[in-house]
Amino acid sequence: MKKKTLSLLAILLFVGVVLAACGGEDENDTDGASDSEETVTLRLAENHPEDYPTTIGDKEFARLVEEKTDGRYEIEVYSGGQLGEESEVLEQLQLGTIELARVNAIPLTQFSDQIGVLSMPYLFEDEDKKWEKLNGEVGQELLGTLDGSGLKGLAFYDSGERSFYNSVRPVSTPEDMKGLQIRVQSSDLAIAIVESLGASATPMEYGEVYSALQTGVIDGAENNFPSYYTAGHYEVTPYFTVNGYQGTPEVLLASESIWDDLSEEDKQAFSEAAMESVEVQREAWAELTEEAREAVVEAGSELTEVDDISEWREAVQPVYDEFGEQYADWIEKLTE
Ligand code: GTR
Repeated sequence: MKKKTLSLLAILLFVGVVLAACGGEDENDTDGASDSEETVTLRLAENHPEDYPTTIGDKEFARLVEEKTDGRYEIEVYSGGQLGEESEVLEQLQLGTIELARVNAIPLTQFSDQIGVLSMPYLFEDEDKKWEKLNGEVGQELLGTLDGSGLKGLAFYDSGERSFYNSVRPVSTPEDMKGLQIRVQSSDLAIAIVESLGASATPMEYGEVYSALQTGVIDGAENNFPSYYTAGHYEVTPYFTVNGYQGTPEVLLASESIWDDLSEEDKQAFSEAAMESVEVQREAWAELTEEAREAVVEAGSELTEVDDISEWREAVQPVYDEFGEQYADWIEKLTE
């Protein structure tokens, strides 16, 4: 009798466990957020420090997504490159192991050869027009060229203009660039630009640049004032040439596999949140650009203003000869 009761109990227990397992939530079901009221937490990778303008934009995006989805989605921003260098983050986004990220548009060239147009030298002449285009239809169309690559482009963030800096000598003309070893982001276009100026290009991850500059592995790099400042490059690379040769923006991205699982309503909420966060990011951008410029001068950087930018434009003409045709339609759309 006792034995029988025990085995009955064991059966009941087993059935109970099986039922509980069947009723449990499917871990792969990201739709879970809309089925239940549970909060889904997504990670956003950011390679700049906490108070950098892109991080401020990311956090505004996170706040808006939470608000627009009534707290069903929560986004945690991992700043300072905690989730890896840009190329690693992009791979993880493709795999879906990181859900969201903010990266620069230059490394995106390997996912959409059309997005490379944004890195053409001296492409944008008018900031207002640039942002009207990037925030408008052309921008969305360009982000759409990433579709199918594993990445979903949500919005562009400001990254101002990139200029060259080095530790060897003041550079005021393209002629002065000859023979310098310059770090670039990993892209054929970035390499072609540096080579058109008679310098040598060394592709390298952002996080490795400081020590490469410090140890003299490279003579210089190129970036905007906020990056030159916050990454500490100014400490080891005093000659900054204000020649703003490239206006490549930043991009807010989602992993396409996560995106595809969102309901139409949530997609709309994420897209709106991304676009609405641009304004806050751009305000923070304008502030830090000024602050960074003043700070590096105070710390001893020597800025060389370029009086005649047409010399530089002419020098990079080979880049237009090589890539201009490929991007002709986009160049027209972005600048008309
Ligand atoms: C910065 C950009 C970073 C990174 C870096 C680089 O301006 O914000 O995301 O791309 O440049 O040069 O690698």
